[in-house]
Amino acid sequence: MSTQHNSVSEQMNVDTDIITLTRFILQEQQKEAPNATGELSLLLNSLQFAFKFIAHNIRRAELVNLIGISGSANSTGDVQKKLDVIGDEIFINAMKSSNNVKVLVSEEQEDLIVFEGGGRYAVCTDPIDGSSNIDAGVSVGTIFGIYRLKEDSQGSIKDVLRKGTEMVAAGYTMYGASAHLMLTTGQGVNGFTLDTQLGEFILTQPHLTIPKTRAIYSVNEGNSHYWADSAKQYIADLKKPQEDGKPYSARYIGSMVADIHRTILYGGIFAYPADSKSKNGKLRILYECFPMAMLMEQAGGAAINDKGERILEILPKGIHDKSGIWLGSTGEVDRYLTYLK
Ligand code: AHM
Ligand code: MG
Repeated sequence: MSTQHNSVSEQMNVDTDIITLTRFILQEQQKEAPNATGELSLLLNSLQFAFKFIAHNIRRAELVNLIGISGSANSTGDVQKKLDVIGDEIFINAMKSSNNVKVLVSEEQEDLIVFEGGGRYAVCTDPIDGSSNIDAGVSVGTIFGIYRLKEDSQGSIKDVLRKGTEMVAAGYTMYGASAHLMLTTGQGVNGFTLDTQLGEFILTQPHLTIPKTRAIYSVNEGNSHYWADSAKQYIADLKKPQEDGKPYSARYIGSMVADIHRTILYGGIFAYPADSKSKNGKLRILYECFPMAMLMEQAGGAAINDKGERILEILPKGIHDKSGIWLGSTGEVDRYLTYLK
């Protein structure tokens, strides 16, 4: 009977044993921590609801005229788009109702939020990153990093002003033609794709690893006037013919999620250097740099700041602190490091 079933599904080219995100999370928990309380699994489940809901709103944005300026400014002074506000609300509500989250840091909220109830986790997020691209239909994404609360904590800023090495999970969901979730719980990186018909994230890219080298650089060169000489020289040298006679290719979308997604899949280097005089970076440590650095390291890549220090070792002083960042294939990051000597 089962052979007959197999042959029918094979003939119809239907995989009847797909791994959904929920199945994956439960399997991982069984394998890695069979005695765990399951709280992190439940939290990841609530996260996927937020991703689906945000993906749904982005897809229908044009239809319901969500695109446009909402008229308010967020904590870092940017003009918020309607979708930024909606994405933030969706995220807050999903985390609040999960009952597993005690502390939430959002790019769109000046202060951290401490929920009532007994959640044991702190979540840091940029609910819709790259929102300046929304009107052009270019991919945007949600970035997230998760800490377990400190021992005996009732939920405070101390639960998130910690090194990135202490995060227990991180990832992003990129909303484009379809939604792609890249997730790490510290056991490598796995990629999932949202099947909108099934309403499920399906494991499509298990055990992702970034190529060791690739002649692609991704940086907003419009800012090069403000870079340190080392960064200027490094990028200038990438434009010269290399050993194979060809220069590096430049690829820059301007959505961190999309630029990192390509970098993980193809290899290369992504950078957002800090201003060499003011030392100000643009990308925020807790919910942009840390999650991407954790993913990159878990995929076999590297992530450092302008001084060559490991991103995950930075200790943030404020929840919206920023840093310069260079991340991607180890071969490419190592090459940048040689310019710092
Ligand atoms: P945002 O969080 O306000 O969307 O800003 C972050 C975005 C990143 O997605 C992207 O890497 C960067 O800003 C692009 O900045 P720029 O337009 O200066 O190149
Ligand atoms: Mg944003």
